[in-house]
Amino acid sequence: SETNMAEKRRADDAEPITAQEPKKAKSDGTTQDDPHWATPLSSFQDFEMIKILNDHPKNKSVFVHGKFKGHEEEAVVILEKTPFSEETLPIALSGETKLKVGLKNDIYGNYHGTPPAQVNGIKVSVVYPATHKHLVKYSQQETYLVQETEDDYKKITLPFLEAEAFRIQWVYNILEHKTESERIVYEDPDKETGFILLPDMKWDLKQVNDLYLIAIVHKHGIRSLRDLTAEHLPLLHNILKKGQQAIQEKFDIPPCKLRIYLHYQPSYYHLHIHFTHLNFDAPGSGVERAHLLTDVIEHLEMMTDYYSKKTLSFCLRENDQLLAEFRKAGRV
Ligand code: GTA
Repeated sequence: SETNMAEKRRADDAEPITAQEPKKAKSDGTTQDDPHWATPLSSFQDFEMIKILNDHPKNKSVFVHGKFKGHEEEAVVILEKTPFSEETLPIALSGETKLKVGLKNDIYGNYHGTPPAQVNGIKVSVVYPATHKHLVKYSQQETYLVQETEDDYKKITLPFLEAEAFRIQWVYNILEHKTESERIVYEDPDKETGFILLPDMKWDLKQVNDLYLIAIVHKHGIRSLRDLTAEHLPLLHNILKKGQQAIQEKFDIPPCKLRIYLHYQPSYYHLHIHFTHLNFDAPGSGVERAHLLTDVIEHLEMMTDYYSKKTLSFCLRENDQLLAEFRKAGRV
């Protein structure tokens, strides 16, 4: 039944059960009682590919569903070739890069190059254990544009989010300095207007031309753009100003080279703001999903309930449960 399905999905996303005591710390920060997947991976030894979920030749990335031999849990692995950087180019363009000729015709030549390992890395993201929702999220699917009215939000989206949203334990871990604390670029600890700015999971920090940071607000309970009112203006101004300053100081990128925006719909319903380099075509920076922070601020200054009233457009994908809810209500 549908109730059973919903319970199964919730169980899929439930907190992992970990024993309490005794806990002996290992060198990687985990303890003997932590589940096997808490240990960071050191290679893909024993990884078994189940399916390619999605493949982006243009971005040079691939999303793979798999598992590790001897373990039940499933994994999503994202492999992505990284951009070149000015610092490592001299190594790539040296005698250490071996070339095999493919074509040589007059002044034109094509080669297959094998650069040394230190400039040949790939970016690897792993979700492990991955739930059914992660598999759906990373799979290739047809997309549909939806127009969500104030009424749709109250009757369709909000009840759905309250039952089905992705877990945000990773957000609380960051806010409580339990994980990624060494990566924090800037923190304002104020409970109302404070936030933590840190590199997004999608950025490997290797070069600034694909800079991607997120500011996560300390205040709990602001789910998304829909919850924002003029009451949150001090928070939003603070993130804009201090986020820009911190990025200028740490990465030497001026505010006019930053794209600062919120997603609607986000994947995770705890307010966070994306800071990406303007030259970087970041996933999710298109008009159907990104709302510039400066525009959001101005709309709220003009009208406090702008975002609870406005019809908002966004894309949903074929297997999104929310799309099924919109269809059920005859709204798509
Ligand atoms: N520092 O643990 C984390 C962490 N997690 C779990 C998520 N983020 C994290 N950052 C840190 N530590 O930018 C980041 C995400 C994202 C932001 C949440 O928090 O990287 P959002 O709520 O608006 O959700 O933002 P969004 O944008 O959908 O997030 P997500 O999960 O990255 O999804 C991105 C979509 O882009 C996916 O549907 C995927 O198909 C697509 N995509 C395309 N290229 C990539 C890629 N290289 N890596 C990941 N996703 C990609």
